[in-house]
Amino acid sequence: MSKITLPDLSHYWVPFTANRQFKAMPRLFKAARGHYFTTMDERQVLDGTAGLWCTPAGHARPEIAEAVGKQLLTLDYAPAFQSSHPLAFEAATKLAEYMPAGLDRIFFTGSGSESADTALKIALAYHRVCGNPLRNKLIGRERGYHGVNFGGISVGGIAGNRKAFGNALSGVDHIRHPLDITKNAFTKGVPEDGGVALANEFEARILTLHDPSTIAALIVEPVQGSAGVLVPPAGYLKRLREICTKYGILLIFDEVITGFGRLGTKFGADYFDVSPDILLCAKGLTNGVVPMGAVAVKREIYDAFMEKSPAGAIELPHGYTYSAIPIACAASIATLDIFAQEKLENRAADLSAYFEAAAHSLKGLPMVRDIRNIGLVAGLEFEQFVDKTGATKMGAFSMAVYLKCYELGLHVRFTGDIIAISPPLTIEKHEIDRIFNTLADAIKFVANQGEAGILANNYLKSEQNWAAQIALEHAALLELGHHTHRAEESLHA
Ligand code: PXG
Repeated sequence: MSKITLPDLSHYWVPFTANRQFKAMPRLFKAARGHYFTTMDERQVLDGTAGLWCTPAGHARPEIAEAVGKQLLTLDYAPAFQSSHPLAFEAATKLAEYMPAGLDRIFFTGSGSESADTALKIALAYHRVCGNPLRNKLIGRERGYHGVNFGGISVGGIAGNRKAFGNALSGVDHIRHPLDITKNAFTKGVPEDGGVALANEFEARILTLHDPSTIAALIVEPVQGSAGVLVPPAGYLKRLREICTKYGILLIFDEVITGFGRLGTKFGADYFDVSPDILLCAKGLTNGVVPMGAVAVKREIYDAFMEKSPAGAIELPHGYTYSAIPIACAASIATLDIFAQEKLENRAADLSAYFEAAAHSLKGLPMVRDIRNIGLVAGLEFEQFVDKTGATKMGAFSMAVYLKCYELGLHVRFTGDIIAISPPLTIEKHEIDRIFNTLADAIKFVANQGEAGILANNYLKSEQNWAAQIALEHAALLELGHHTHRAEESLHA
């Protein structure tokens, strides 16, 4: 094999990644097309996760590339405040048409995190503009993920994403997450029981601990993605809607993952037939290729700002330099056109039974504690690995399975003891087979190794060799720098 030329790995701080471990075995993709990445050593890796859940239409779609390229050379940037450009309005119109009925006023952002914070701010400002400034508490959910900005981590419910960053927002509470493995392990699709009772806990909590008239909004993901594919029981989201309506609380759906066909419908709101007041999205909006998020609000909310703000005032003092930048608008219009032509949400719905059967075929493999699925997403939860000394190694088994899959040519996503699968919606049946067959092989391989199975450096030997090589080159460069530096010192002496 010819020599692999890796970039200098020292400067880039890789997000949400164990950098020291990663840089000892760097997994770099140099190209992507359709459903496959190309690695540095020319291996093809099947994309079992649609990037980070963000490329529903598959990689390198020429329609999107051409639209973005053309836009860059036509209008690369227009100031986003106090002026705009036609594509921003066109993109908003197209997205409004794709949204569930009534959610047709659109605010653009640069990401899911910005969309989550924007949605929370709109909720607070809405109550204020309507004369209810004391309605200012926000409710999120355990194991919820709403991005990484301060608003999002405040209403979010993943301890690991919160604890390093101080106190975040005050006036926030959380409801319970809906997963109950003791009752619902290996449920196919939506669990049948317990939904209404669980949602009623929300009402009990706000009545017992808060005055409901102080609650501005409840934010939930229709299906919790990041924290491990938590599918809500039947009736749960509808009941949350009823409670919100009863007390004048805005219901916000964070559809960054569930949007754009993932569940086999356009949005989770469509799947569960529940209409939120505010719906936020990102990722699939541009098929992942240009950062963009959006917050859709009910027309009444937008109208309240327009009617009740003083004449000439900025109704919402909020926005980003990159709100609706031309290339993001071009990418989103091209993506929505692909969705309209290829009906990708219907394709996901048609494939979902096949996908479900393939996912649940892993039941009975060693360490597999639960399998959850809906649409074209599945989560596998493993037992916690316990080593010889009796210590539990959270996430170690799933990481080893992920690394083994990567060796075998499949990209999956692991968080904690969970592996999530969320392929592009354009996936073929034989590729679905390949995903779950490879996963089965990887699980068996790791489990058969016993204690050694969870040691990361048992995997990806070639990547480890590259990292060693680059470390040596880097040390040599530093040494060279030292000499030059010393020479300069003697020059100055
Ligand atoms: N809300 C939800 C529901 C999300 O899943 C965000 C907000 C934030 O989006 P940005 O664009 O700021 O990253 C997300 C992002 C994973 C994974 O594999 C999930 C996300 C991002 C990266 C990885 O679980 N979700």
